[in-house]
Amino acid sequence: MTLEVRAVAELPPDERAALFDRDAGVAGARDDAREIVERVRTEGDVAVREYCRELDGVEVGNLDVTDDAERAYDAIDAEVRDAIETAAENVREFHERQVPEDWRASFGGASGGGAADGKTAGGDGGAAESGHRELGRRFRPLERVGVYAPGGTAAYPSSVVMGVVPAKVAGVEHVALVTPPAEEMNQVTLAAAHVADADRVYSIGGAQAIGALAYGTETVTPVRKIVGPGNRWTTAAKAEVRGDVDIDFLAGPSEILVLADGSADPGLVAADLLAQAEHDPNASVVAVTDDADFAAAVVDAVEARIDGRERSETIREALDADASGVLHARSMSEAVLFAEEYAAEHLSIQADDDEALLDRITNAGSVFLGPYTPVAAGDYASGTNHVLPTSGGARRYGGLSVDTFLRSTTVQRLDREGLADLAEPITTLAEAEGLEAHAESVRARFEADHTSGSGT
Ligand code: HSO
Ligand code: ZN
Repeated sequence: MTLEVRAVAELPPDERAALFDRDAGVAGARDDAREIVERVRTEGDVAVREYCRELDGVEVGNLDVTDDAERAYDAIDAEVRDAIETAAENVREFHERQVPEDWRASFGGASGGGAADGKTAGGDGGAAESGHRELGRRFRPLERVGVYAPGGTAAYPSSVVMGVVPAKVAGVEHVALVTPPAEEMNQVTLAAAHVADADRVYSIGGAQAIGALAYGTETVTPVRKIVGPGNRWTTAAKAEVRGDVDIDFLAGPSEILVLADGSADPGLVAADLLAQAEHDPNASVVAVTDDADFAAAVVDAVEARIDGRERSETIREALDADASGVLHARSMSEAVLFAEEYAAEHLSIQADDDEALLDRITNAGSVFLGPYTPVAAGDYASGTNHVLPTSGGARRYGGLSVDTFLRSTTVQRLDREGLADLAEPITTLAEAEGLEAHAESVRARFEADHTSGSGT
């Protein structure tokens, strides 16, 4: 166990880089993934079955196991079934709040500029109004999406819920779940697919599953977008097919950053670090605090809690890695700056004034506030999504949400005066771009005879 407290300000460049340069680890898997995806694209089910045999060691019967999902639902422990249902219900409720409303509003008017919302602008509002532009935005679900759920030793029924439920809430008609084959399919994963209401379930994993979803096979209907976490090959395959289909993002191993002051409970901080560490030897778990004694107490608490854990080997590997550590900052400001630069998948804030610290954070996938909010709550059942940006992706995008499964369309209608108000800037810009026919398409609206062009 090499976990020791290190000072943020004194981290040598290589140690700093090890904390910040987390990557999804896909580069080394790209060539294999490309080959697999290509074969599935050209050979369909035959290639899929062969990869199931070769890579998963399974002779699959039906690739489509949708009917097994309902049977699994009936067969599993009532307790587990209830837990999935609670989780799915909470995830559904949280995501229903995210469904955007289509909207239309009037813009322009007497002043000739500035936007206003539909309630105050347009209609008979202002005095001496001139033209109106009605502008709006509408949201429609993607027709078909694919959700990947890991299998094998890392089978996560919770990821089935996190991928499928938001898609259904968004209104996606056809949600296909793919999960690796096994002699004995994980019954809880299948049951979760039934609870989440997946339309199709396929027992296909890895890069071959991504290829099948992207390009379709005799059995698998192709989709427009593929989401969900997987191993390096699965993730590399998502990078390969991106462009032909959309993807959510390339997710790497789990990460947690705990931002704590001396008021926090070191045992609880340690418990959260261990929880994410047990996912993967490549998980990154970091605590940063302004209190040196607290930092030392976290190290002790981590050490005290590892032995006897079922996955203590994995936990130790993750903790010993250069990407993990307990750090001492000279102030909470320095700790916040570190957290901002780190851009964690999960940011846990355990401090007196957690809301004030949160105000200063912009880069984080999901934030957990206070002593009763373990990351595991969001992993399973609070309702937020656990498919989140890793590797610093939180600087650029958020996790899975209803938006992931929608596309927006803008709509507009101008009245005669509304167009007259804009004729000048439109024609001027069109001519500045050398696009005279654009300008003419505006002028034509004000000519008595719309059927004749200006040149005739
Ligand atoms: N913490 C993982 C999600 C998960 N945890 C699944 C338990 N099961 C990545 O956010
Ligand atoms: Zn987790």
